[in-house]
Amino acid sequence: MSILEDNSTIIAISSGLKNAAIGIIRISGDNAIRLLSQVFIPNNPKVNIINSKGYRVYYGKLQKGEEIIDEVIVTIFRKPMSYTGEEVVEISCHGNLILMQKIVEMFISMGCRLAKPGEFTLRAILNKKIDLPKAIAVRDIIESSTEQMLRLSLKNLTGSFSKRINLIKDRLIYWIPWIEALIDFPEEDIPDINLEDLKTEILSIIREIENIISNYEISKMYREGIDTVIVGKPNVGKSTLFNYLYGQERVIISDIPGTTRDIITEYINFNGVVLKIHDTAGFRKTADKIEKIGIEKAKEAMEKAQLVFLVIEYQSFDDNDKEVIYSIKNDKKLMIIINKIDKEKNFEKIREFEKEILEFVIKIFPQNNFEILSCSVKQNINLDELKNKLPKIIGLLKSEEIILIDNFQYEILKKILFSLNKCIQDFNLPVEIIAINLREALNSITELTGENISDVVIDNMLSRFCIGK
Ligand SMILES: Nc1nc2c(ncn2[C@@H]2O[C@H](COP(=O)(O)OP(=O)(O)O)[C@@H](O)[C@H]2O)c(=O)[nH]1
Ligand SMILES: [Mg+2]
Repeated sequence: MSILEDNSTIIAISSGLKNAAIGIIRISGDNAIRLLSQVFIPNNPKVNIINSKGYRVYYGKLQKGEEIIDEVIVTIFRKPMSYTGEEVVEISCHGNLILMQKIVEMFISMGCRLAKPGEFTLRAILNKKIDLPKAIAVRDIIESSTEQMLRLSLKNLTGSFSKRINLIKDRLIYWIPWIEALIDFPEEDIPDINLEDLKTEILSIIREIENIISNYEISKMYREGIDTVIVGKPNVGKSTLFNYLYGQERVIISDIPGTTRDIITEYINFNGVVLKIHDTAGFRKTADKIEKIGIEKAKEAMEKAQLVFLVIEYQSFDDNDKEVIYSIKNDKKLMIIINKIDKEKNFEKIREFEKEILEFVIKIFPQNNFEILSCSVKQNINLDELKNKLPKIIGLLKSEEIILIDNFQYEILKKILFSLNKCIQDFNLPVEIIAINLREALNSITELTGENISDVVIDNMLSRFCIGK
């Protein structure tokens, strides 16, 4: 039986699989309250939870036969006023993992089934308590590793994404039944459609979807971290920078050129943004086999990276640096660090050097794809500027306007776009073809909202939830 049709009463530990002060076990389904009543002895003998009106909390013991299992607080939610829209019981017990598992096993022996990941949320969607975009937002809230990501997820929970998708849906629904009626009942007195108006409307919807899709890359940056690589000649201070960003000693720093031969990767939280940052071997011509491999790996990492930190040592700009710059694709975001300015007391000279670098780089890179920062990483001079310069080039300053979208949503949005573009291409064909393409777009939209929930959604989306959510 598909999980979509299975309405057994499900149970899971919702508070995480670790010891804590309090543990929460959630049960959802028609039998939730009845099963609880068989093992829950309320402290107040007058209480009968079977008759509870819901939104009520009771104190008592969980008891199986003679054995007292724990003292607990239970919260009763009555259908449909619960997260899942079903009868729901939440048991707050002592947060010992063995104890929690014992309680879960007891309910399973009584007829509950262990919930699959995301299954409570799936039921909430099926019972129209929340739509799919909000469910995804719930997952993102739980998974958020930075404040920014949390803020964006909360925005979707309150409906930013849903609202825009539903507006598009309404616009399609205005036209589709009309066109279909014209096709199906030609003899009826249905007003004709102005095809020019329809075309303008479809083109405008296409622009709106493209606009939403344009959030994908930046969403991915928030979700997965920005793939970042530190490159430069040997000995310019790459590993020192890596350690500064990481906040503690992580890789060997040495004044022997070529010390960092392998790639070292860490996730760091830089001002609310996750950087997945790689420290690499210095680029230089070398006969050393292992060092060569390191340099090759650095080049691979640079290919994949979205953001490149290029470290240049003050007053040592030469052909080797130029070669590194030439090897960075100009669609990357480039943060140029002029390091070791502690060696210079004359501020003017630093400015001149900066200018020299700028004049070289600007010939190769689009101006809004790079920033230059003069600093000393070791002496911590001017490093605070990074907090201003970095968000500028990654384009993260506009975070208020970002709509977080995930892989699954991105794929479906592309499908909708495909149908609508096809619609425009085939616009001169009979109106039946227009209707079919529009219908297809609308069907895909209902996959986004969760009105049409397929096994694909369950496999790709809900299975990424944690158990108990
Ligand atoms: N004077 C000065 N030396 C630095 C600075 N940053 C790093 N160094 C030194 O430069 C040398 C090479 O540093 P390292 O980070 O290993 O360079 P990498 O080869 O590019 O990874 C070390 O001796 C560092 O202490 C700085 O801002 N000023
Ligand atoms: Mg190094």
